[in-house]
Amino acid sequence: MKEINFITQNNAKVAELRAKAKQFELTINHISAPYPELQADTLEDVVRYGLAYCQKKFPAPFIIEDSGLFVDTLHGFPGPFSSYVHRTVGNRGLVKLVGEGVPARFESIIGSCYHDFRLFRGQVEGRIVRSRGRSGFGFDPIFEHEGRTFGEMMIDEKNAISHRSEAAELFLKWASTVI
Ligand code: ITT
Repeated sequence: MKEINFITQNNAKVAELRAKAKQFELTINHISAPYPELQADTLEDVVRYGLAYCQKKFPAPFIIEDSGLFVDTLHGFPGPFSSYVHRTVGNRGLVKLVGEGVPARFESIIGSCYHDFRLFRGQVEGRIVRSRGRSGFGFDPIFEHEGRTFGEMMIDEKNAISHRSEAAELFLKWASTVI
């Protein structure tokens, strides 16, 4: 069985990736360690910086993942600043700020380090709603996709449509042939 290290402090991301990796001959090892998150305009820049830092500290093959919630009416905010917004105003504050029913999308970039760096991208469209459901993490209860929030979905249901799952599928397909 091939093994890949996933460097993240977010256990829920690991659970989602592991559920996805079951379809492939790959094991995800969790390395729970921090790495500096660059304050940049794009998730791609954050991930490239993180990969370069982690390459000096952790054994390849490894991946990191950065994700964010992008609201069109706010020109993509909070986007790469999602962690900060979640930490400060929280879900209730964000709904107040952007308004209910406003279109938004989640984006995910998985960065892998093997012989070189590669980026894999996924996204999912939805809208911001008042909090519903207790599953998942972060903004899941206020992100609605086709009538249900991510907070109302089991992990496999979220994985059938989510931004992270789309990026993971691309990564896992590549990794299962190359690594
Ligand atoms: P890392 O250690 O992997 O960086 P993190 O939790 O800091 O873990 P991110 O910086 O990628 O993760 O996440 C940015 C914010 O966006 C984070 O605070 C989450 O609340 C939110 N977020 C990202 N993906 C999400 C998802 O699938 N569902 C709900 N919220 C999500």
